[in-house]
Amino acid sequence: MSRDGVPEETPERAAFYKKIGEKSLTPLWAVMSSIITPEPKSGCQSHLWRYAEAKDYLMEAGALITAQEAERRVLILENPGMPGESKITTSLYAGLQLVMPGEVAPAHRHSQSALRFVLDGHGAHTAVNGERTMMEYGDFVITPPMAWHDHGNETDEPMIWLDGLDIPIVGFFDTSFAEGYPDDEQPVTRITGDSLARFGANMLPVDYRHEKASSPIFNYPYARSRDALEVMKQQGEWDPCHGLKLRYVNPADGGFAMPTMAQHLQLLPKNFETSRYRSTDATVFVAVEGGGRTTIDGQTFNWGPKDIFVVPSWKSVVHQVDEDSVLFSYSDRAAQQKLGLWREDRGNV
Ligand code: GTQ
Repeated sequence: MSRDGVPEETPERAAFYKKIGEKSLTPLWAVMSSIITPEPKSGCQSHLWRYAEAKDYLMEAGALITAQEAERRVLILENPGMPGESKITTSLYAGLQLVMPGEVAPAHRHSQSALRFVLDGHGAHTAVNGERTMMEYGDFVITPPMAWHDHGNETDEPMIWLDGLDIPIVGFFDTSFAEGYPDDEQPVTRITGDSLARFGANMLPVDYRHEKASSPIFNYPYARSRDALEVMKQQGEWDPCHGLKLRYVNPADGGFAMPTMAQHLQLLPKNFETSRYRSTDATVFVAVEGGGRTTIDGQTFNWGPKDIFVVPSWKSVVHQVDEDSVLFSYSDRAAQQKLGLWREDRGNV
């Protein structure tokens, strides 16, 4: 079967297409090669956002609108290949959220899953299902689908984090539901740290039955994940494509922490250069520590702490670091694997 051509459009054919178009019919052969492509073909472009620059604009937004009025004071990281679509990849959303001292981002819930990756400030909280968690640099925090959540900052510093949501996926399936809570904040009914103690100590409550799509842990503290990488580093076993890379896990079933999105944390030791790698899950990376450069299909982006970059589906990636460096990443791999769509190419290493 030829994959690269569209049959010639003769005047008779054009007239026919026009005639059937009025009846909501259209010929497959005119579009076949653009809708069933031999390899992923995407409007998503490789791009890097320098954190310092984005933060300046976010602080400027802080003077223009309150968290209360905005509901969420967020600057969307919009992929330059898909302007106006509120997307960082074809399937995922990303934004930088600011909560100023004394502010509350009021409680609401929606069918979209959200992750937070904390970038600035410390000690502000997010509340999920009656429990507050205090957020520190590098913490990975989950808001499961339809869970009430509000964010508050009782510290004296601005708090900024990266939001990652599956908004385009939920939109694609036409399954968006959202509602506001009657009060700004939900009542606190559980002790801070309860879910981490209950589910994050390599144990589960006796008789626990896991019925939810998301992990019962909702804050994966950076301190713990980082310590694990530091201990493993001493073993000196490096994956050629990933260095040392850990997957955030739902302790109840061993799956990904969220139903649609997968998250990873990786350590690349000083002067490491990864082997070319590509996969079908377009991925958002956040540099957490260190510095280096990443080459995506021949285009090189230099990064330092807190910079954010996106790698489109099936584009080859090479990371090179000048010092020990840590990268957080998220993608739609959890959804792709459930649907049997995910592929990777390790270049035979
Ligand atoms: O914090 O609940 O960036 O609902 C976009 C939508 C954050 C949130 C976003 C949201 C939120």
